[in-house]
Amino acid sequence: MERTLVIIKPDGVQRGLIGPLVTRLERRGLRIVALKMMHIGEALARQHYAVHEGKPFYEPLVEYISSGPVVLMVIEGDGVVHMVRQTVGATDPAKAAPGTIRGDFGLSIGRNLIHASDAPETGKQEVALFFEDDELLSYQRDNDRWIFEQ
Ligand code: IDP
Ligand code: MG
Repeated sequence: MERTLVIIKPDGVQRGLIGPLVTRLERRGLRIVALKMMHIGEALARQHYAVHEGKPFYEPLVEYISSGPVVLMVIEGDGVVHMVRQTVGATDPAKAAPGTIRGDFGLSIGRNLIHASDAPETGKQEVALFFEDDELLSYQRDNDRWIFEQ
């Protein structure tokens, strides 16, 4: 089953947007199988964003993501990586479409509120970086037949 890692970044938490941002994902019908808060330390931040090492925004990015508590979520389901990226919107909130999280809540690329894995393989790696297997819950939802045609 495909999984994606979502992080409500420190600006989302500081701005009191945990509820509204979770709601955006939840109301679409996406299934959350893990959710927790933590303060990401510098070493973990560097690891999570290792792919961007050497880019001009890497150091500020590490500082940003480790600057305060975040909310981490795992979402599971067929095609969730793409669907969550759609709902999150383009990296730069100034360019993100209205109706997306970044397009509706943000203005600048260095404070874009939320992270979502960019491919199924990345999702697998990122989930493993932040969650133990036994933190991922397996459960049925009674309303799935009203979200998915069966
Ligand atoms: P993504 O979060 O949409 O996948 P990435 O290109 O993977 O975007 O970049 C990771 C994060 O780095 C972005 O979400 C944003 O917080 C930050 N970032 C990316 N490009 C820039 C930039 O040009 N200036 C400042 N921060 C940036
Ligand atoms: Mg990315």
